[in-house]
Amino acid sequence: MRATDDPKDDLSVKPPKEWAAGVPGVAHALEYSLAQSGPRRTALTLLNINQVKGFDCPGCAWPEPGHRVKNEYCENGAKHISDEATKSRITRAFFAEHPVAELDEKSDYWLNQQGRLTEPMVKRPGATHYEPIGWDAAFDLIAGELRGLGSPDEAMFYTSGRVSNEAAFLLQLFVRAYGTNNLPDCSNMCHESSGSALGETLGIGKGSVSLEDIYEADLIFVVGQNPGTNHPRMLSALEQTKRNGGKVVAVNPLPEAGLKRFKNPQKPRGVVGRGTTIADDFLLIRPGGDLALFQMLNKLLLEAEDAAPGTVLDHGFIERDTAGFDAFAEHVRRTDWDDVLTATGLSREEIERVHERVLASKKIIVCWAMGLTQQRHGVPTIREIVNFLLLRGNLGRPGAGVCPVRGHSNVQGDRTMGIWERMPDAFLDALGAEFSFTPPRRHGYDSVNGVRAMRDGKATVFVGVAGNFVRAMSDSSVTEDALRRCRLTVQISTKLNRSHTVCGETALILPTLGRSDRDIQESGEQFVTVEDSMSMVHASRGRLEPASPDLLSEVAIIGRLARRTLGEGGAIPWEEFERDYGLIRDRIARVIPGFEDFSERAQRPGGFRLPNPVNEGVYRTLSGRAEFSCNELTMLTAPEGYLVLQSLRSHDQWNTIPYAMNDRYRGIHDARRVVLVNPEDLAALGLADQSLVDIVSVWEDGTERRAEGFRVVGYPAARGSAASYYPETNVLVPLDSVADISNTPTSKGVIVRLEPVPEAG
Ligand SMILES: Nc1nc2c(c(=O)[nH]1)N[C@H]1C(S)=C(S)[C@@H](COP(=O)(O)OP(=O)(O)OC[C@H]3O[C@@H](n4cnc5c(=O)[nH]c(N)nc54)[C@H](O)[C@@H]3O)O[C@H]1N2
Ligand SMILES: Nc1nc2c(c(=O)[nH]1)N[C@H]1C(S)=C(S)[C@@H](COP(=O)(O)OP(=O)(O)OC[C@H]3O[C@@H](n4cnc5c(=O)[nH]c(N)nc54)[C@H](O)[C@@H]3O)O[C@H]1N2
Ligand SMILES: [Mo]
Repeated sequence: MRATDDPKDDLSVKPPKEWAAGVPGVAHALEYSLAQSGPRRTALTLLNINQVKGFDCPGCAWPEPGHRVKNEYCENGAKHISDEATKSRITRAFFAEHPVAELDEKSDYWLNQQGRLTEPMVKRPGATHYEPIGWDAAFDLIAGELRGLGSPDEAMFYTSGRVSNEAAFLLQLFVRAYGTNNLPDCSNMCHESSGSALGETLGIGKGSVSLEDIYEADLIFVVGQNPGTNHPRMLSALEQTKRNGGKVVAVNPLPEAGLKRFKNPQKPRGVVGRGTTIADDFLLIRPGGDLALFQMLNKLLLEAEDAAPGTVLDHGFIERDTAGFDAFAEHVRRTDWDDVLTATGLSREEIERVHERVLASKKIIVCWAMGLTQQRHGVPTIREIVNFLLLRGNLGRPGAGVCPVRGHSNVQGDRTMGIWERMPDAFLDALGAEFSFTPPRRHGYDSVNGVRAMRDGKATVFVGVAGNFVRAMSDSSVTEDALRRCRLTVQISTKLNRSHTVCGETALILPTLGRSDRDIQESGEQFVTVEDSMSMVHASRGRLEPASPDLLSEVAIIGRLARRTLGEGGAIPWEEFERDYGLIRDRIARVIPGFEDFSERAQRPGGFRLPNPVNEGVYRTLSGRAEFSCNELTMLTAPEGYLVLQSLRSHDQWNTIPYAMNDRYRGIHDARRVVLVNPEDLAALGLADQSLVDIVSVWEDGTERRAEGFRVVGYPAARGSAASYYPETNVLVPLDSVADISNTPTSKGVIVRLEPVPEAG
């Protein structure tokens, strides 16, 4: 199937669903798979996802259980893999037919539907079209540009979290040997706030829990996360928690279907029954109210301890493992009910009921995702969650801990491999010693600073390894202009996207193997490895015939580019690495702690778990202990007539790529330019349901940004909030609107007004 036109935009609205997954989920997945890849490839791909000898699902980073069922994937995982396994191909004839300017007019959906990229292409300065280029010529071109820069810091190398550990390790090695730390990644826009907050308070920016802990917990908070769409297999785990007697509290400004009830498609009871109720309490919180909520829960714990000394707090843990308790306690006791009720929009009874659940629970886990990290005060909010867990010693023991739920399947692994503009000295020392060079120490650009640098002409070469930077970043028009100013943009990609049509003076598309493609090198068939959200590292082996004989693997592309740029004969054996990925893993094991016998252990069923020092009572913080913190109560307030807009994912998209125009659980069909608003807010704003509006954001400097032509949809969202899809609304988020400390764009907290637009005709 190849779409020849943009998809129709013809909104129909049904009531939001009360439950997620189940049979319709599987049926929708098969429909997409069969349309994209046909029956044979559908069978091959779906049977191999997340199997011990198969490939890792390129969907989310939720871990696979130890005992796998035959269909250990979800509706959306199946859609992602089918999207990659599509039978459609983009050839040189396609690029000859469509000038870049015409492609730039097409929708994100249309670009993706054209199929897999098949050979390297170049757009030369002043040219209107991409034309074919050989691999060697492409590497020579890039190496020439890189060597000609005044300083290595004028180039930047973006990574998206689909990249394997092996490719990520080689990329950062190449970039540092070349001489810069300019390694922005999708994490900068994603869980960076989690990394900042956890690194500071616990000494490691990763989650501490395992899947077994999830099953064992008495109480799990799911905050700012929509697992029904974005981590569907998490619902099977939460179902297990519930069957073991655990409780779940959901905190979200939208009543998300998956958090309410779940019908497990892999169990007969899921197919026929009413399903499992997931959230015992659903707190329909105002956007950005989470910091206030957790501060009040913390204050209530201190007061409960006052009332019954020695029964509420874990004094042994606090004394042995933590620092800063007294200052924190003094600070949090000042939290005021009126402020909290205003910030959260919740009632006192709702918060007190959750407090009672907390008191009744010995083992608590807090899970969170983008609803917290993409807020201006995301870092203090997550620190306050750490305070909450420390108070009762909910760390480093079974059934308890922190659980930032990662997005991309290997985003956590890429960080472990050194994809970060600010890797600590210990890593850089080990890397330099292993490969006999001196890695640069100066911190590089993250995603926001990278756009600033390109905008200001300080960076002129952009290399993207996977992903779709131009659509993922905030302030679309500023980001687009920044990339267009570059001398050279290079995208290593599987499929066509906006980052190929918004490009520099010279632009290259380097097509590569995907997760599901077989990877054969001189030493034989290769596998790669990934690390999931719970630090499990395991092998992934592609099974399908590659989309084209002219594709190179990411490892090969990075290695060859490194050889051309750095010259032959250095201390880094790039050719050997390409021949046998096991040799890369041997080096990883020598540079990064926890990877002993890497190749062997990665191939065991389930792989192996990287140690998290927090679980051994070791905290690599300044004080050597887990740090309590004092966080200023801040809240998002919109002036009269304004709303707080969040940009989020529909059920039918993978990040910047829409797969279809529906958002089934929320009842939205055949349209993406919609904005969900509480009916009472609509009435107060004088807007009729389904009327047409422009969404206008106003930044501190008085400048306005506009996203045109959205339909308002009355929706049971928290008062004062609005929700619309990303990437269409990225244009509204100013480049300078970032989370404090983590520098993450505030994709979830944009102050907007809705301007009615007269209907045509
Ligand atoms: N099918 C599918 N799966 C995916 C992805 C995809 O695009 N499609 N993307 C992957 C990636 S990279 C990531 S990072 C994850 C993202 O996973 P999520 O974080 O679940 O993704 P979002 O759609 O951004 O949803 C954010 C949730 O936070 C809520 N929220 C917004 N503001 C607030 C707030 O102020 N407080 C609270 N408590 N909640 C708030 C929203 O209502 C929404 O439910 O998913 C991964 N999995
Ligand atoms: N407004 C707003 N903006 C956001 C967010 C939001 O919630 N709201 N979320 C942010 C988040 S959490 C994230 S993670 C980013 C996502 O940002 P990215 O990770 O940059 O974006 P994706 O859409 O996942 O990238 C899709 C492209 O990756 C390429 N690709 C897919 N698989 C492979 C592969 O195996 N190898 C290679 N080389 N290429 C491959 C394909 O060409 C495809 O077109 O967006 C961020 N931006
Ligand atoms: Mo993400």
